[in-house]
Amino acid sequence: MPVGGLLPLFSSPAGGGLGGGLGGGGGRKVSGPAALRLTEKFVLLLVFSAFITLCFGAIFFLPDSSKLLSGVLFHSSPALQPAADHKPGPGARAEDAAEGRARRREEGAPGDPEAALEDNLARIRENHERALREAKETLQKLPEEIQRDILLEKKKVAQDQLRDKAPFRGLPPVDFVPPIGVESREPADAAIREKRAKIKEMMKHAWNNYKGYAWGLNELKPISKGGHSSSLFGNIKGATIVDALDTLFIMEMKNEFEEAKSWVEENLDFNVNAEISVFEVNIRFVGGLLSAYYLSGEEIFRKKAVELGVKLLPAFHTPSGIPWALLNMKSGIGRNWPWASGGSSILAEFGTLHLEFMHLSHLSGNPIFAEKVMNIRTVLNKLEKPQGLYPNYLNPSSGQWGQHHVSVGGLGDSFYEYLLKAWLMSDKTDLEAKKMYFDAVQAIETHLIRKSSSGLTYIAEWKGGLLEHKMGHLTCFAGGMFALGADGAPEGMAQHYLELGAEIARTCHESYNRTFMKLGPEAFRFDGGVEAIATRQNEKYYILRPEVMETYMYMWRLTHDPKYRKWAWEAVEALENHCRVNGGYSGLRDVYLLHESYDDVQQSFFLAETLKYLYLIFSDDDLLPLEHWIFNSEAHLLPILRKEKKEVEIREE
Ligand code: DMJ
Repeated sequence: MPVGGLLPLFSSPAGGGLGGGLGGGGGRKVSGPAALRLTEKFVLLLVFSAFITLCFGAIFFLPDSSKLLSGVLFHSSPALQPAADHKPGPGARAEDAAEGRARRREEGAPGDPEAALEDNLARIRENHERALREAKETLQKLPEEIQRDILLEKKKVAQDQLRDKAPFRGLPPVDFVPPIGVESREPADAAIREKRAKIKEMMKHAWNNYKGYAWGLNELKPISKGGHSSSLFGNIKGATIVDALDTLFIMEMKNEFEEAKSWVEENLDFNVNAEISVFEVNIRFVGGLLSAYYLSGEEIFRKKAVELGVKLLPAFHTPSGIPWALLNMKSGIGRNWPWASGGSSILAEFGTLHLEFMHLSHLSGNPIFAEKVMNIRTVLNKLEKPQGLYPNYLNPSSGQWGQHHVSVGGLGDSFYEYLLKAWLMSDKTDLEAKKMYFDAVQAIETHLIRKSSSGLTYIAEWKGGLLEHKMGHLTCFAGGMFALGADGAPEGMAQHYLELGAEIARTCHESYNRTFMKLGPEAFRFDGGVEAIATRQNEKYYILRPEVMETYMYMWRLTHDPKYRKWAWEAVEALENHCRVNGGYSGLRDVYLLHESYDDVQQSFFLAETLKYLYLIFSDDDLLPLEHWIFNSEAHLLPILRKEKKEVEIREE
């Protein structure tokens, strides 16, 4: 849109617009400041303020020069494809830091002393961008159009609300078929047996301490020996119990599973007047309950999963149907994270509901859950993708992308994972998901995947065309994803994707190996002369994350290369040496230090994911075979929905 169009009020009477007014168009003469008319003074004032805004913009919004240099000069090369353009985009540093901090804060990670200043800068820039975008959009429309849009949006949201409130007719009876591969034999090799037993002992230590010091609360503080509550779950309680259910089941910790089940029956309550993260509650609670149901056939888990699913439906009451990130479970009012690009929803959050919601429809006989997530697909498929990439932000009101930041780590990660798994979980019938996945992966390879000078393949972050040569611990899950998808890859590409998975596994192993504690940092860089090492203090922590074990698990299952068991065992030893304390397992503030500085949180995903993946690495492949089970983003188990006979069939009445 031309600038003149943004300033319609300031056109000169001669109709020459801004240029005409200043340049004397229309026959007016300007003899000196004293002779200026009020309108002209006003125009001058405007030009002056525009100049100030430009200066402000230059200081705060242009890209950081070091980043530009690292993008252009750093001697990394595309891992497998030609280099992406290094176009300078708007400065992304403050926004990035704010995102990271906000997410870490939510996950209970250690704080950052420089936070306040960066937060402020990020907020100023966000507000500025949002105001500009809104003004631009509004000025493009006629008043009648604006009014009509508002009315249409209101009507749509009201209709959705009415539909979701339609009485839920209770759960249909089902035939529960005993699931495949949930009981395991002891591994034949004594050394492997011993290792597996050790991992079970770790689970016992984590569980018993949670039970002793934080029973019924969300997570354990293993140093101070009390409960830890994260705002992610509002005041829903028992995150560790629900997250641990299926790990207890497959490790055959029967008494513990029974006590967890009783707690769910008697105490798990979703009627809470508090705001929760839709994504976190979905992957941990809905996923945990569904998984416990499919493993055990206990009806209570199906009932609770569907009850919670219904509670989450109001999150989808937005004009586009792209759900809010945050939802008050009682009022049904949703909103987005204040730091997320002008009120956007986050790709990895709304893109990580699909698997659970498909199963909710299957188990409840109600298509509404599936409809909600299929609509997300529809919205995404209508949008232009910059360079074929999916930005991390999407505005649920306009249905348009927010900032063009792309990541296979935080904010983007599990969206890609769920595309692949949606295809696999549908018994390979969901060809749309398959296409979306492989198209996205191709764009990621072209624009984000690079090789360092010593030959380590890594996945960088993309900010409007500019690469940041940093890889998050979260991104390490992608090794497993590439390998898992290899089988369905376009012709001649299967081996390539398996190798790509192996390369990512190697890089992530290096990120562990190059620390003192032998546990990987939250993010590691490939610039400024380092490779696979965290250089910023606020990226040196380890919060018991599972992604590297996840990739080892898939690589082990798919290749049986013994190095994956070796690397997994190194991690077990490191966890025992540095994270194990009397009161459970704690995260570490800095994996490069000689002495542990504990963060005092035993994350629920340590029991749901880290220990489960480790246990599977030292089990035979017939425990939870990949041909029958899909792991959700929190490592909860969902069976493949077979074309012919599903694991659980709704009974015809
Ligand atoms: C888990 O809650 C899930 O794996 C999620 O998708 C990403 N992060 C954590 C563990 O790191």
